[in-house]
Amino acid sequence: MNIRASIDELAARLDSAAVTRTACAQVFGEQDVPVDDAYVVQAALVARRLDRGERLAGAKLGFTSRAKALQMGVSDVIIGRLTSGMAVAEGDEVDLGRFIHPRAEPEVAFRMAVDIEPGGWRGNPAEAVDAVAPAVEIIDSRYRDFRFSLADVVADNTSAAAFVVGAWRPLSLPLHNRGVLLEIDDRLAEAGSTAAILGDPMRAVSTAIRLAGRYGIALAAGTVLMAGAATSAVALRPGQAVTATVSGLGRVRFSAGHATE
Ligand code: OOG
Ligand code: MG
Repeated sequence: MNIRASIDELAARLDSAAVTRTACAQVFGEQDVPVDDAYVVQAALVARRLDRGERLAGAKLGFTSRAKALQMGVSDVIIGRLTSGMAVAEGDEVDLGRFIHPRAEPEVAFRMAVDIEPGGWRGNPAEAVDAVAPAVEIIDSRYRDFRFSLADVVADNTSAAAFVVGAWRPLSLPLHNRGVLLEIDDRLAEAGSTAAILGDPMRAVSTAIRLAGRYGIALAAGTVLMAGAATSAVALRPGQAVTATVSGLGRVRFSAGHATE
């Protein structure tokens, strides 16, 4: 297959799956495609959102915890782009009709302190961010049955669909061993520790800078960096109230709205 010639076609397929909320077949499937090519498809896919008027709102890492790698059968750390249309305000109701088969996962979010052009950061990662918050990511693979290869999930912008960030706090606390809870309707759904995120979520900052540099992703001051889920993701149903708590950082909530036809 001439991958360069197909980039736009594969991006169009994934974009249409998201826009029409209809799962599609894996774009690469069994084909042994270099992950660098999958990142080119991701860039083309996100460019379609930007062409529709969205802005880049940050970046996210995937598979930074063993829980997630085991759940999805993919073990390399990956990076995706967040856009303004994915941002959900804390406490809001999210219409699940926007998604195909959404799942929620508890995360730690950082706020970028500086503009980092790809490959252009030589400083200390702790100086690249200035605030931290509890967060929830809503992931929604555009692939049938939420199944994919590494190249497939990279092309699909790492299943990014929506994100909710709680109140920012200064980066004054150690982050390496804080309890993480995901509650659905006040029942415990997942429990873990920030230690699951690369041993310390701060490592997500240096990893994101490295991957963003490699794949041409600019990280802008004031935008969000999601460090990756500390636990497995949980399927969302209409009517649910979702709360993520990170000990010492507080909690963040949203509710899953009923789809309106
Ligand atoms: C891919 C996204 C993984 C994380 O936090 O590990 C991710 C997926 O699980 O569909 O966002
Ligand atoms: Mg995630």
